[in-house]
Amino acid sequence: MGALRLILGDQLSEEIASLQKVNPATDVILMCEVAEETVYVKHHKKKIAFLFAAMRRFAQSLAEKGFTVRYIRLDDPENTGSLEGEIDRALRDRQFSRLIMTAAGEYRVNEKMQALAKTRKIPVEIREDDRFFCSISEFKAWASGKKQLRMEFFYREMRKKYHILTELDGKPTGGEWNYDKSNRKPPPKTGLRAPGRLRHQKCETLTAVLRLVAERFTDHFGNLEPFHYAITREQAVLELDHFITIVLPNFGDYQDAMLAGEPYLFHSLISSYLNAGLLCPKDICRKAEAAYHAGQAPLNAVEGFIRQILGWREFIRGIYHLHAPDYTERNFLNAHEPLPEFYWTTETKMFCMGEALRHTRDHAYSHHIQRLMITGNFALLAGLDTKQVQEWYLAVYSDAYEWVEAPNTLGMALFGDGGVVASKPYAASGSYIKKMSDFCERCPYDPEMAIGEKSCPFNSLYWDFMARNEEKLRGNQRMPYVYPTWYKFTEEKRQALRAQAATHLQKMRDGLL
Ligand code: FAD
Ligand code: DLZ
Ligand code: SF4
Repeated sequence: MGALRLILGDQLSEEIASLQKVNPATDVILMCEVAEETVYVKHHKKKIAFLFAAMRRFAQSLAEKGFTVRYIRLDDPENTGSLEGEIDRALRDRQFSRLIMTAAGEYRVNEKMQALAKTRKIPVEIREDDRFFCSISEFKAWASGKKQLRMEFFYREMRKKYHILTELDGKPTGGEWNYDKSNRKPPPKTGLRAPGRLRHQKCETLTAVLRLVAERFTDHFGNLEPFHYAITREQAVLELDHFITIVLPNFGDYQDAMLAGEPYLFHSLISSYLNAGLLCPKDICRKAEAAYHAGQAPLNAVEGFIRQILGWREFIRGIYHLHAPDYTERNFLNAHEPLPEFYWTTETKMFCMGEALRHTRDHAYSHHIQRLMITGNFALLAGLDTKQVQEWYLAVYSDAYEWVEAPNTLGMALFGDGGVVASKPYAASGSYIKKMSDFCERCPYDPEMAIGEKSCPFNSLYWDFMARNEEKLRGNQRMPYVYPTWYKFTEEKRQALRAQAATHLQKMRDGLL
């Protein structure tokens, strides 16, 4: 009797643990498009289309290799709408010796699978997801006994363990572990030309999926077309190679830059492929390292890029599993302001916010610094409800899964975990946005003004945020100048700033900001 092997939508790797030693003669691979997974948050249309198209093409390639795949489409009239329902249906249709699966990335799905393992009559084997550099138990061991967890130290351990960008004596290539200081160039006044990106031909599978999503998910956020995502491993590898050869050399310098009309700049656009399993983190880091050794990309770019994958991505995953399940419930700063409508409509006069939101609506993508320092920073300063903000980030980006979204949103952007991910809040006023972008030139608000109708909302909101949260933030050693500066202002100025912030917040609630 063969085994039933479940592959989830973000497990599209042939090397995945649940496919190890699969027997094509006896085993059945189960993949299913289920309503429940599409609406636990109302995902962006492009995210659903990308995942369904990638799932279907992955299933086709397994079938072409001789495996038996039981693929359940969303519009299959027998579809029960849930993962458990589809597992049960498969178990009813045929006898299997056991159910094999790889642990899900999200705690929510893992809980269901563990409950299923306890209640079904056949043995269930849940294998560890080994597509990461660091296992969950290894991260927990590293974290154990440490008062504070900092990405930088974790990252160095990973560099040493995997000998990535290290010399024979174990020292970092180039002498420094981290070249972040060279990765914060503002865009030059003369502008920047972002390189072109690949466009993939639409196959029949993609066309059918786009039709399905257009019909079934009309009330979901985002524009479905034009659709340019890679949907197979081969296409994703082309994207990666294009990035490494053409884009990576400038990734380091302009990692934090933002420009109007340029959603991608020098970013890799690989997160959706990586998180769904079409690309493997180890291959990506090795390719980037090889580009440095071949003299094709400078060290600040290659180290900066590898740090995101080997450092941040792994650290973030570790934090999620260390603190699950109640991590997402935290709200250190008691932020409860309802999410304003413009996060969905994109209708705001603030040019920076409008631009980041339009990128999000059009591409299900916005690059890191826009997620953190524009939409995230605004949510932090305005005290937006941490649950609603998390839900928004989980819904709108094609790379979003709770294990990576929650620590980034709650921890990094909102400081809602009280300092587990970030050592201080990433709070910034309009002057940061003015320095790092060309947005302010196009905005009716004035980044130089903190008070008055035309004043940039980020300015008074910044001070209001600091004043509001003084008790919790005053002792933070990473922000030694904030409160001395605040108390150097006259009492009158402090009151005027807080009154201006209140006016902007009221305008936000009235849909007029
Ligand atoms: P690049 O800038 O080219 O970076 C290369 C790769 O490094 C990315 O593809 C990604 O895999 C990895 N990476 C970079 N930064 C991070 C990070 N902080 N955490 C984890 N991986 C990182 N990333 C997601 O994959 N899914 C999410 O749901 C997600 N939500 C986020 C929410 C907020 C509020 C913030 C501030 C960041 C979030 N990120 C998330 C991290 C990061 O913004 C995206 O990984 C990145 O923008 C993806 O674009 P890219 O592939 O062009 O990345
Ligand atoms: C995100 C997503 C969506 C939209 N739909 C499906 C689906 O229909 N079937 C499926 O197996 N997976 C889907 N996924 C991905 C899952 O949500 C993901 O596997 C879990 O979040 C676990 O990480
Ligand atoms: Fe954003 Fe303020 Fe600049 Fe306008 S002036 S783009 S609101 S930072």
